[in-house]
Amino acid sequence: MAERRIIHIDMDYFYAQVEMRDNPDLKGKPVIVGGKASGRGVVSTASYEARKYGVHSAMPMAQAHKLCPDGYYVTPRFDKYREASQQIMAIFRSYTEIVEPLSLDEAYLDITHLVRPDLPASRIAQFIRRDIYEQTHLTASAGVSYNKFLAKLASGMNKPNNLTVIDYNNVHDILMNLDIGGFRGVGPTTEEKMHANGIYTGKDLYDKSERELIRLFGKRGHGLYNKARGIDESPVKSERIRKSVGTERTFATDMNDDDQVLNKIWELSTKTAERLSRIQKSGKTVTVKIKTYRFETFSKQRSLRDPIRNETDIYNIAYELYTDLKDPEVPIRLVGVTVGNLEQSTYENMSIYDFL
Ligand code: TTP
Ligand code: CA
Repeated sequence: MAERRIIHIDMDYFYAQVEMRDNPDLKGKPVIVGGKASGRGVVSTASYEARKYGVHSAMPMAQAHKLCPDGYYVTPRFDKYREASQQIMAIFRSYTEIVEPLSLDEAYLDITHLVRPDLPASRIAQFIRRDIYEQTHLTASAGVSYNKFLAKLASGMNKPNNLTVIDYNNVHDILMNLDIGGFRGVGPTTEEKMHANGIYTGKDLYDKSERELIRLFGKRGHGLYNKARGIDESPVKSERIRKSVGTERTFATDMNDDDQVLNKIWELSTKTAERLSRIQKSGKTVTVKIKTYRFETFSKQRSLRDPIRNETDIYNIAYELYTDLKDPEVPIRLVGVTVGNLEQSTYENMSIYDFL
């Protein structure tokens, strides 16, 4: 198999970060998101400040209260997490169709086909982290490597808000020194069995023969033998082919000034055009969405005879749709532009500027 370039992206302290974004009073505080302490609730997640007290996911809430009595306790708002999740998944899909979500806040991306001498995978990962921050005001960590196992390992190495690359220069050191529990697939039970057999680090695992590992761990022995060597050929399994590309922005304050909204629509049209160009697609529908200050959502769509992909075409249609949609009396909090009904574009002249 030719060498692949895989990115693993994982949002930092996801539920807690969303809560801290939406309530600035929580900034820098030990924040714990989870069920009610009175019942049998458990911790969903905790901010890094709260983790210093020993609080972690899946811990009973009552225990969290004991460890961190002055923590800020918040009940989950799943709709908010789903919304952020949809936004980040849309960003991933604006880079590549080969996206494998692992949960609401995590995914593998295969970007092998996007990499060029002037555009290494790490740079693409930074673009993605930047897009996530711009659109959601949330930070993510990314790992870049030549397979899924190493990409995921990398994304967790320098959390939060960081990028880590594992390549042939550092893979040996990283794996040899890794605690055995740090290998994906080695849970607490397996870890115990590893320890019982004198395996504490990646080096200890590496020193075992494949035969010995199969004897100890059955079918999983072969995978463990490969992992110790940084080998993982499993493909990134994408779920669906993207059918639309879009971008939306929430205003800092509710907006009723058409010039300013249209400026934003121009920006969003440009962004959408860049994304279409990147994946070499054009589309036959344009949709404009607005959300009013009362959180009502309205959208309007137009279908075209010929596919479009450049920012002026998108803007001109979006402009008309917006004008039809907008009530002059009602301020809006969000505007979005989407191009859908995508087909392969005939334009081939992609450049580095498509990414900036
Ligand atoms: P994780 O990615 O495991 O954790 P995290 O994003 O909170 O923190 P980090 O990645 O920076 O270490 O889980 C993502 C979200 O899934 C998490 O914010 C809350 C939810 N979750 C639970 O509800 N219960 C759990 O046991 C775990 C592990 C996560
Ligand atoms: Ca996470």
